[in-house]
Amino acid sequence: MSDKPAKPVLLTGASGALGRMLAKALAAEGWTLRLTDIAPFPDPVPPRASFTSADLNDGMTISRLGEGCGAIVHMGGVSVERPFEEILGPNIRGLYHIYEVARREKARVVFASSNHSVGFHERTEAIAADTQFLPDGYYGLSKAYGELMGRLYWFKNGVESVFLRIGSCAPEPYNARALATWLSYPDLARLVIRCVRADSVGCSVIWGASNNSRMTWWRNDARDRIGWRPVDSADPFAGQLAGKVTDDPVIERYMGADFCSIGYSRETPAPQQLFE
Ligand code: 15L
Repeated sequence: MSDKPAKPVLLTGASGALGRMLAKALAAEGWTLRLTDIAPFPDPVPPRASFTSADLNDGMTISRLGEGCGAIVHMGGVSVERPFEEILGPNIRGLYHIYEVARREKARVVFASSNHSVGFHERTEAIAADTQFLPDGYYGLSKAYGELMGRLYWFKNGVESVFLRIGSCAPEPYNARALATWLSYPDLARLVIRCVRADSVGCSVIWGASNNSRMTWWRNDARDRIGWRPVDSADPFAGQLAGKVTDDPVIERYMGADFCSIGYSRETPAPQQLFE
């Protein structure tokens, strides 16, 4: 694809923290955007953008919003651990609506997956993009499902996807774990821009962390193919955050941290090898 996408880009979850930031950043690139979220858009709608309030459960509206789009940046859905019934509609059925639009429009999907799809890997591991999914809750499970749905539509229909396994995307890192997992807003914006602009992405995974020297966990993704290198780093925050840990061994053992400890009821830790 050339500098500006030839067709409009649909951005879901536009009213969330990351969606608002991306709406601004993508509009600044001169892109034509269709913004949507179940919540009202709290900012002035950028030039060349429109906003439509929609529930991801509402397949008709999502289908209409996707008409003529060349790419879908799918940030929408529940973004934290919640009971299964709350995840089901937006993250499971909603994702199906997104992929049906992508198939019909031959649009590329950039999917906000999450590190929580692999959250029960231990922090002592170094895992590649093709590691096994070890979701740490219903939210992480919905992200693994989303990635699997993307693979289905790639093999069966040729729909291209990039799955962004986002770490901790926030204005600044906020605890010791985030010294590894932090993804800056500008690094995410540049990543999404590359995902849409890259000539071809196939069906790819990217670990969403900035250039943090403590990020020793996530390896071997498609960043070279996409043409993305994170430039920001959590390292300057190490002095103030290195001691900001919890006293919960489950949180500190696993990559997914506090999401792993929600509803955790094992009496002894699981063995590191799943199949033994
Ligand atoms: C996520 O996927 C969540 O959306 C966010 O709230 C953080 O918890 C983040 O992961 C993280 O793991 O730090």
